[in-house]
Amino acid sequence: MNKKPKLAAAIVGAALAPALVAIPTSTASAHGYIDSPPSRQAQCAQGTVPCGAIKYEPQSVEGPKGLTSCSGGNAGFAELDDDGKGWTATPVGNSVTFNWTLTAAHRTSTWEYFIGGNRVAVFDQGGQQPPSQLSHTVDLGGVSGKQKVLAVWNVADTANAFYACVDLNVGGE
Ligand SMILES: [Cu+2]
Repeated sequence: MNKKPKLAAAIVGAALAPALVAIPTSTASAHGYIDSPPSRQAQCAQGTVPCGAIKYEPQSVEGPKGLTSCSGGNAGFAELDDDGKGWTATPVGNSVTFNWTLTAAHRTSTWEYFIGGNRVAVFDQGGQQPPSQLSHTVDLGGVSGKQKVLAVWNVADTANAFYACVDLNVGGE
């Protein structure tokens, strides 16, 4: 054997290394988010709104239970808390079906939906593992116009929850 194969391997390795580094690190601690109607992190991931790191890992808005912020307290995702960032408000009626995509289906206690600090819906998962795709149909309770829904996925076996804000234009459909 001569050194040519090794050299070729080294070149291939050098070419691959930057690509590997560029792959988002989300899969190691993957979780979930609302993709429809598009949540703020979904709009980041879809390129609807220009965003930082959240666009690579919309499923990673995880924080302690009981928060009321769209970012789940993650400084790196603080732009999710910016109501003036130009989020698209999806036109809907008073009943809305929220669709979650879970990249890791953690055991779940509840799913909660809030508008303006009021809880408008709660779904009990009973500590069970949810499917990787699931939907909740929520009655918004008669609000109208531009509304921000805070959805919370409460994990059963950790102290954490996942947060997703969804901008809606109720009655605009
Ligand atoms: Cu997770």
